[in-house]
Amino acid sequence: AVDLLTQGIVPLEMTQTEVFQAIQDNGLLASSLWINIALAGLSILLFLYMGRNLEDPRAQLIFVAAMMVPLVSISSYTGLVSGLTVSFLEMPAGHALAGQEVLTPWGRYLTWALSTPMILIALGLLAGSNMTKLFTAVTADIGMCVTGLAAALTTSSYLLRWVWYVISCAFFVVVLYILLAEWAEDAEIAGTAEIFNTLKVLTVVLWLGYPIFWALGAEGLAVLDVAITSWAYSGMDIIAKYLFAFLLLRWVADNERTVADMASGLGSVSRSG
Ligand code: RET
Repeated sequence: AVDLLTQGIVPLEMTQTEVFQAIQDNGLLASSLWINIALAGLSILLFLYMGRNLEDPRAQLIFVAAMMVPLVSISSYTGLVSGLTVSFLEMPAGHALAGQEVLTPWGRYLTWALSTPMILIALGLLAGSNMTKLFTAVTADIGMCVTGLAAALTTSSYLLRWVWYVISCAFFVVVLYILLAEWAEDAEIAGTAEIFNTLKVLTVVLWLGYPIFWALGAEGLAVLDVAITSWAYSGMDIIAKYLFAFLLLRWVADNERTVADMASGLGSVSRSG
C-alpha cells in the first residue's frame, strides 16, 4: 500500500465508472439530475427564441446573463450525472454518518460559483445598481459558494465543516443585504421596482432554502438522505433558475424601452462604446 501511495495510487478510491453506476442505481437520485439536464436544454432553446429581437445593449446584457444560467446548469448537471464531479467522502468523527462514505455532489457547489453571479448580475442591471454594489454582491456570492464547497469537502474535522458553513452564511448575509436594501431602493429610482420586487422575493425565499437543505442533508446533520436532498436542490434550481430567467426575459422583451431609458448607477451601456 505504501508503494502504491508513493506512485500516487490510492487503492480504495472508487473509479468514476463505479461512481457513475452508484448514481444510476439510485433511481431517485439519477432522476433529480436528468430532469434538470432536460429542463436546462429546453430553457436554452426557449430563451434564445425570446431574446431574438432585443436591440438595446442593456437589454442584451441582461439577456446574456440570464442565458448563462441554463448554460452553466446543463454543464453542472452533466458533470454530476457522469460521476465526474461526485465523490464518496468519509465523514469525520462527530458526524451522524462518521466513518461512512457519503456521496458528495461537490460539483453543485462549484458551479453555483458560476451560475449565481449571473443571476445577481441580471438582477443588479435590472435594479440600476452602481458598480460598487454589483461588485460587492458578486464577490460575496462567489465567496459564499466557494466556502460552501469547502464545507462539503472538509473531511478532517466535523467542527471545521460547520465553521466553513458559518463563513459561507456570512457572505450570504452580504448578498441578502444588497438585494433587500440597496437594490430594492435603486429599482424604485430606475422605475423597475415592480418586476424587481417579484424577482427579489422569488430569489430571497428560494436561496434561503439552500443552506437549510445543506444543514439537513447528508453533508450536514444527515436528517435527509442523499437522493431527497438532491431532489430538494433540483426543485429549487428549477424555480430559482429557469422560472426566474423566464420571468426576467419575458419582462425585458416586453419592456425594452424602459430598460433602454432607465436610470442606472452603471451609466449608459452605449451602442457605440
Ligand atoms: C450553502 C452552504 C453553506 C451556507 C450557505 C449556502 C448557500 C447556498 C446558496 C445557493 C444558491 C444556489 C442557487 C443555484 C442556482 O444555480 C453553500 C448551501 C449560505 C444560497 C440559486
